[in-house]
Amino acid sequence: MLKLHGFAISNYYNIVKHVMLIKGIAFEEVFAPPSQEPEMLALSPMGKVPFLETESGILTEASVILEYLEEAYPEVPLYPADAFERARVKQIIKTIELYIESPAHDLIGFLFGREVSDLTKENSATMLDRGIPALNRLVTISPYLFGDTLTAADVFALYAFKLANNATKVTYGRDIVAEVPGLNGMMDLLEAREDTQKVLDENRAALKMMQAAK
Ligand SMILES: N[C@@H](CCC(=O)N[C@@H](CS)C(=O)NCC(=O)O)C(=O)O
Repeated sequence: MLKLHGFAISNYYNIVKHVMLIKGIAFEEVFAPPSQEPEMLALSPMGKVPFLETESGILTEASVILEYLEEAYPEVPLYPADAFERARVKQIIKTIELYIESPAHDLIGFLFGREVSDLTKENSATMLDRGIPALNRLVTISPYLFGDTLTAADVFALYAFKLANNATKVTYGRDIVAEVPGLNGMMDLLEAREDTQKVLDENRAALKMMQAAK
């Protein structure tokens, strides 16, 4: 059986977990916090989570894992069948990951009681000022990012923006979800699903445990 390693605090972990739930893939969750210990690096080359243990070996990088899952378990599709449209969904995911989630992720030190430098704040704002309009040029959300069908891009966007928006609200008082027309509605639509509630409940429980352990 597939084993998903990581922890429920991680937005990237939750993206993969949610996709597996939607696709009805059987999997086991294995608790693994990120680490730079040699044992971890032997499994996940950057020491990051999530990583997926398959019968053929281990995969890292959430978007790569999503594409693997789509090819290995195509029964409940989360990417379009047409090659060009499929690439467009991947383009949306990549744009969110590189130019929105990643710069916002650099701001989340506050979650762990760490200071974020002014330079990081400036650099992240500069990238977000390009990334958000780029996403708006790529999508017309109605009701999903890629039209009337739920795709992996919606699942990716939900967890990427939840964390990113928390970070930009705390850092700049800036609501980046409101800067993408239709995104709030898509997130509400997704949050009404049982599988989303399961992932979010487990995320909240993990955050509570982390805060209690401080
Ligand atoms: N590009 C990676 C990002 C994964 C990632 O950043 N995971 C975080 C937890 S949300 C992590 O492991 N951070 C530890 C670190 O950066 O060393 C992916 O798509 O899976």
